[in-house]
Amino acid sequence: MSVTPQDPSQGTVRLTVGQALVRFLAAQYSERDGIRERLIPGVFGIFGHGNVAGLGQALLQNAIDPADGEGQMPFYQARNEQNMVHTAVAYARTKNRMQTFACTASIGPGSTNMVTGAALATVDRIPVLLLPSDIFATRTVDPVLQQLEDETAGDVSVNDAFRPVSRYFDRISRPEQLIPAALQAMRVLTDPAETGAVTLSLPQDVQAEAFDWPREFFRERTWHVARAVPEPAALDRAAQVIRSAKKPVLIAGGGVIYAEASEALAAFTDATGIPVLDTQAGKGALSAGHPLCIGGVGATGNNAANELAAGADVVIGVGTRYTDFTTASHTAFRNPGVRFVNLNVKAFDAAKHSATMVVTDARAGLEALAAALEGWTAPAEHGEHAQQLRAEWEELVKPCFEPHDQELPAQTEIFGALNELMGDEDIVINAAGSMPGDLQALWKARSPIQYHLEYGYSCMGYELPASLGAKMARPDSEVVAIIGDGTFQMAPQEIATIVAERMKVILVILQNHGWSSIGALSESRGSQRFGTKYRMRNQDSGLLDGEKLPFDIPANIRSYGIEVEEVSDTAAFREAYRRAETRDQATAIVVNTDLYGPNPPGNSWWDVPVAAVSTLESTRQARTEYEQSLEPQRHYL
Ligand SMILES: Cc1ncc(C[n+]2csc(CCOP(=O)(O)OP(=O)(O)O)c2C)c(N)n1
Ligand SMILES: [Mg+2]
Repeated sequence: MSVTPQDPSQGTVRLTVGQALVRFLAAQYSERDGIRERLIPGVFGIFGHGNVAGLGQALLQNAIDPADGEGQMPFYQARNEQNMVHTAVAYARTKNRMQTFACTASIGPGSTNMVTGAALATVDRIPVLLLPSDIFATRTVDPVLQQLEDETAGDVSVNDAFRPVSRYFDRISRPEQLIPAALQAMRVLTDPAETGAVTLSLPQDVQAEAFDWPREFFRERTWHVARAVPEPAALDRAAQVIRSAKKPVLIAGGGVIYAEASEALAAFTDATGIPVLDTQAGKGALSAGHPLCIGGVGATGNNAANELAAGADVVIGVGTRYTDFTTASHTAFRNPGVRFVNLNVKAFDAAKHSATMVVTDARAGLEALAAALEGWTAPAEHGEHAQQLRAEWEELVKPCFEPHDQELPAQTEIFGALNELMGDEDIVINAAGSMPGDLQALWKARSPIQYHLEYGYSCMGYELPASLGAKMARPDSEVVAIIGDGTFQMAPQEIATIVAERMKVILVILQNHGWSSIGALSESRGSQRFGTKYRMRNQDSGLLDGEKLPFDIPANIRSYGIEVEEVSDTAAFREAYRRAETRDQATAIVVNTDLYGPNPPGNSWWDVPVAAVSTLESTRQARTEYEQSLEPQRHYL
């Protein structure tokens, strides 16, 4: 951190905690590679008791009567607190974690609505500043409306639920506590190894309380986002392992993208000939156009990447945390002697799979590793084999993009069209349903910005508010959210915010009257798609297997005041997309798709345990298959 020179006007200024926090946040900057930007360019919020007269009053004062030199802190009104955290996260991710929003919520449910968003941010390692409101610090009026009382501990409130899902948490029970807490909060937000949800819980009386703040608290501060360089000895150890490899692969995770290390990765690949596989967060780190970009690895990966993973003797994980989708639930790497070399800013991740650890920024690490490997390349036939496998996979998936003999298109046809229609710098967003798997297997990301898949928390409802955040971060990009009909029903509200903020996004809703994803999972695990379709309760069977619901998604979207088109084939989708591009307002395209896919072929596996005993034949059969599938599962030691 660096600060502007000492403010000549020493002394103190009397402000509420809310006013002080707004003034402080407006003076915080991030910097990396010489690029300096406001760390917190605005605040999302929904008011209620707790923040309406605290932070709310402070934001009003900032908007209409700011102090001399006070930075602007624009306010954005959301419709649902969980959504506003998603919006902030998508913004921060699109900005490669250099900027994010603050989110203020009222006490009780307004605040706990943010807990899911906090978990998502922390799982995905994306900075977001959460400002839930809390019960009275004085406790005079307890229990205040919406207070959960803990009869064994007077200092517990529902906001303690933020602790396990935040990278930093503090409750500001006295005004002066804000000073160290706010500084620590900024440190965590801008530390690539620590970042995630940062929560300052603000009791409603404290938000409105006045205090004489030292003026220095409000000086401009620049938080320098570190590019950790590898320790030379660790680098040597890594290079030694890699030099011994005959069939190495590199797995590119989200850390490569956040560190803006794509050029370094391409240079590393060119120099070493090591094929690159990608995770959901890392897709696009190496352009799909690169001959050694083999694509998605793991449970929803492609056969080429998975065959390479299975045979690899050395796996270089860069900026990845190896989720079970990446490792195919610990079945992806089958070479008995496989060894791992992990480059990560977080020692926790670098250490996974008994790896040779290199704690480093991805860009700095790849550059240093390329230098340490100078003169060495992977055997040429390994790279040729990788390219041949990729060519075979591309041949195999061609039918995914062509019409089938069924009435409605498979969603893969729509994805193929979108992949062609979207520009390299446009952004496709998705998080949950059957779509992430198909996209991971099929999408060709031509830039590090194009593919925005939230698959750490895979949270239904992320997509729509995320489109708002991504668009705010990159107004010149076309931003397309792909939203399942189940997901849409979970969180459609932020269309109102998209309209209010005049943000031109394109919402592609895939209507298949149910959960294609969980339906297929259920069937494959012997549970017969139970409870995974949207159907009326059947009065004869007593089950949810009656007729389709009358719920009209296009009409529902239209009621928000945006254009909606409904299509049922890929040609019509292409035309609708072209029209959407030319509009200057948000558009929704509702695509009727086939609930039963087909989905891309794939030879991988994901561990979802099946009932060990059952009266149902379907479950017993699935259990037998499950037990066989477990066989290759192993620890990497
Ligand atoms: C908030 C949340 N709740 C539940 C789930 C579990 N889940 C994953 S996908 C899915 C169904 C998604 O349905 P839809 O959006 O229609 O997509 P489809 O499966 O039809 O592609 C569910 C319930 C989740 N990922 N997130
Ligand atoms: Mg669906």
